[in-house]
Amino acid sequence: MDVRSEVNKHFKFTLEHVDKHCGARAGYIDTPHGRIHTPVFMPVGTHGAIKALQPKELIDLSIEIMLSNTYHLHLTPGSELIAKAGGLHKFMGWDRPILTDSGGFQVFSLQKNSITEEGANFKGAKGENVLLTPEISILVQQNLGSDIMMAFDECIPYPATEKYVENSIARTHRWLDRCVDAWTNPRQALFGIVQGGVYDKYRKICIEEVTKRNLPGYAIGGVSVGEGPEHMEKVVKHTAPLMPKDKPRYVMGVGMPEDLLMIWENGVDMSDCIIPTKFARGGTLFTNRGKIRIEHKNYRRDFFPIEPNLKDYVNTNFTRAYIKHLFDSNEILGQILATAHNISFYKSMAVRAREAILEDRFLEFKASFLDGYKRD
Ligand code: PRF
Repeated sequence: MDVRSEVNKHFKFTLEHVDKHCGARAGYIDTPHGRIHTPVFMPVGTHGAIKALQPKELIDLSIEIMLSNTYHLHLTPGSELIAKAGGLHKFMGWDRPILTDSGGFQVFSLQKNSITEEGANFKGAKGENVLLTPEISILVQQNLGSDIMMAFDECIPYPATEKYVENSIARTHRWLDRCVDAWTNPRQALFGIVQGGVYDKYRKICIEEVTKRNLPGYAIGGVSVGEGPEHMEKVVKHTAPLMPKDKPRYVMGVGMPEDLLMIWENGVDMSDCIIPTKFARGGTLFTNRGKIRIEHKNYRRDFFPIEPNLKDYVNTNFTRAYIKHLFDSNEILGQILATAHNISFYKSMAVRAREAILEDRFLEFKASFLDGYKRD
């Protein structure tokens, strides 16, 4: 039985509504570990943990899916050990959906000459040689048992010449066929990744090639790699509407609140980024008025919540003054509360966007959000 026809029994995207005034979409994805409402922002748990938060806290925040990383879990503790433990969901005590990235993004940060037709050679943390190929990436992701696996790709750096892009995408498409051949578990959906750099022509070729493989979902990779917000918007505006309407569309590794609004407006359903969690641990917190640096002296006697309009645990129970004090005193609770807040803020953005899309007022929502939100 072809895994591509079987997967539809376990994985289904339902498009509920497209906003009448832009491309923004509301829908849901059913997976073996439950339903994901879209648009969705996925927090990143690289090593099988969202730094500073317990799974039960993510559930309290109504987080429906998290992301984890093939490359890191392959190195430590190894995917065979995780398979022995019963898979990543059991291992980490999280029974909601998990998406695993393929390791393709790690290829991006490598020396070009360590990428070959076979795959990519890495140096592990202890200097050991690590080989990642399309087959190994899928094998590892199947050992992990994620609900959504990503194809092994090369995330093209910026800037890149047309020639480089042409060669790179051809190889990414050969790698995609090897991923599809290695994929055996229909309870795990494989998503293809559209690369192509900043060139409309190559993005279009990639869409044609990747969608030919008839996969359960498709991603836009190779954005937010230093090309700047104008190029990123141009690529997403051009690429997303050309992707199949009946499959989830995922932009990898984006971003700031203003970027989420831009990708949602253009019909993207899913995204992930380390920003909310990483910024939280460094004391940068998101509010409806913009980011604040909680360690700033202004907050010493500020007895208001971080974001008074957010009625969650952190904002009901703690003040800016207290959280600043925790950061100043190096208390681990500071990072915990800050992370819970930022994840809650991103979740609330997605919830508000979804409600707005269902009522055909996404553009008003976006304008009123940006009106109050100070960017830097
Ligand atoms: N490919 C993969 N993972 C990614 C990216 C990509 O292009 C990006 C680019 N923003 C983030 N994560 N496999």
